[in-house]
Amino acid sequence: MPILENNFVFKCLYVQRYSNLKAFYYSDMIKKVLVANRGEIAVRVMRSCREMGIQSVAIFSEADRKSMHVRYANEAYCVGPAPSAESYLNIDKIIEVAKACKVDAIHPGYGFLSENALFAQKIKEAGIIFIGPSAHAITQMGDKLTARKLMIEHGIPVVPGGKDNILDDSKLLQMAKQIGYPVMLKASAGGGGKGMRLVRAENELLSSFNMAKSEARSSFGNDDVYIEKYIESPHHIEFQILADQHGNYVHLFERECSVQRRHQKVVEETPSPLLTPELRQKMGEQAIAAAKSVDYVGVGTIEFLVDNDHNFYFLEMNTRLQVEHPITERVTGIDLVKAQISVANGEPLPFKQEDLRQNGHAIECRIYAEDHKNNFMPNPGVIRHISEPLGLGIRTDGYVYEGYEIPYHYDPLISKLISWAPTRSEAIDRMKRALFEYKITGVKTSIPFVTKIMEAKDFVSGNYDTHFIEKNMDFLMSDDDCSDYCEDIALFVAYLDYKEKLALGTTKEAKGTTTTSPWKEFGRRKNNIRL
Ligand code: MV4
Repeated sequence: MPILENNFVFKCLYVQRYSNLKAFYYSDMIKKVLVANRGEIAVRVMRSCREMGIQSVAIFSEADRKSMHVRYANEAYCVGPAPSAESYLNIDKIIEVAKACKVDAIHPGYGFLSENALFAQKIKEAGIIFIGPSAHAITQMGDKLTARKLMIEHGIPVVPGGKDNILDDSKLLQMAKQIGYPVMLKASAGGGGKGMRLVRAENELLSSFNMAKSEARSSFGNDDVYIEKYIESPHHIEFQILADQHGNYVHLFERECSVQRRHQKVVEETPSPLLTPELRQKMGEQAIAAAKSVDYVGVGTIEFLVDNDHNFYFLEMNTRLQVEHPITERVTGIDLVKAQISVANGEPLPFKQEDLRQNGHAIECRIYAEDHKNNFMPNPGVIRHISEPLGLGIRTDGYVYEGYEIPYHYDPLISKLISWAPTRSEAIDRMKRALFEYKITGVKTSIPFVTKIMEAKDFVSGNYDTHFIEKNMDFLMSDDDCSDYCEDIALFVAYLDYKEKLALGTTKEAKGTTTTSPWKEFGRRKNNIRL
């Protein structure tokens, strides 16, 4: 028997004994995939392609010639200048490249064109597989009022409120009175926190409505606005959905995403400390029903608001792979990118709902190049030194390397740090350990900020909601110098390593940067140890 087959049999046995899951079928139609994205997610997608024996094609902008996804791919093509609108959002150019290098499929990652129905449609018309849902599902879920109506029709709980675009002031006043203040006005074309307005009392209602409408018109070219009851201190809990082309649906449980700042997620965890097994089952069933209502295929996410009385309401559906997908992968054991490719290839899901379990606890911290002491301003620049955490229960999904310059044109996400442990408290301890090991010089990062989150009383107790960051801002911004001693040793070792690499010529001194060298930074610390 060939060694490869032997290996495959062994892998299947191992996986089955470990978690009762069967392997995904390996794709036969999809042999080459173009990844229409950049940064950590492009690398993440290509990693699964490599494991599946699929060739990957990178596209890149002029600012990304030296980016990791370009180095990782089997082939790479420049699609335009640095601004996204001229490169990563250039639908026709991307499809032209895809045709020219004869890919079988296109993976959009997240952001950029991942929820663009026209992109999905044009890819299909070009005879290429779009690794994602149908253009129809994207369109339906992209319009928040359409999605809301669909949920109401299918008996899925939504936040109390209207189901149509508000046409006149008297109707608005009457609805708000009936719902009860406070209320929220939301743009149908908005989502993810864009185009929302909180109205606390009747005297603010009409002016807020007019502002919401004109904002929606100028931002989205669509001024449809609807009304909802305002939920005071909700949790943001989302369910991961996976569906194949044969009508099989499963959910991969929830992610607690209440640690957010200005609608930007900072920390995510699974399982949610708030959910009971009963509530989890009910929400999972409703999430599957939501996905079925648009004949959804692939991976998707149903966002819910959950109040402290355990009432839950559908908010919106994200029709893409999400940034925080690794925590779901870690507790379920399922590679969501492999799943996407397998499903796009027409394969049936190799498991059923009852085969799935949440194994232990996973937490993700997003590591951004940003300066939290300067209003969380992005802080792009050259990475002088980086040493990433390793060891039991740690995963990092990143893309930067020493000497790499993070471009200012795109999202400043450097990496995602994921910890796993059998219990929540051990997962927090492990995350703190990994954050301690994580050393990046050259740019300011959110490592100190997320470290404070791991130490915050309300986070540690698991008793937090979407107001966590604003409520704990003073604590999260405060300095903490008790760990200087170890930090200095780590920095010094990192510095020696850096100097050695310079001497060997395997790395270059970063040019064109005004940041302090690790050596000088070491010298300036307070409690330095002499070595
Ligand atoms: C709400 C809400 C309270 N009541 N809708 C923010 C993102 C967008 N998807 C919907 N959002 C909210 N909608 C009603 N009727 C509170 C929020 C909200 C929020 C939601 C999830 C995570 C963080 C948030 C922070 C502020 C407000």
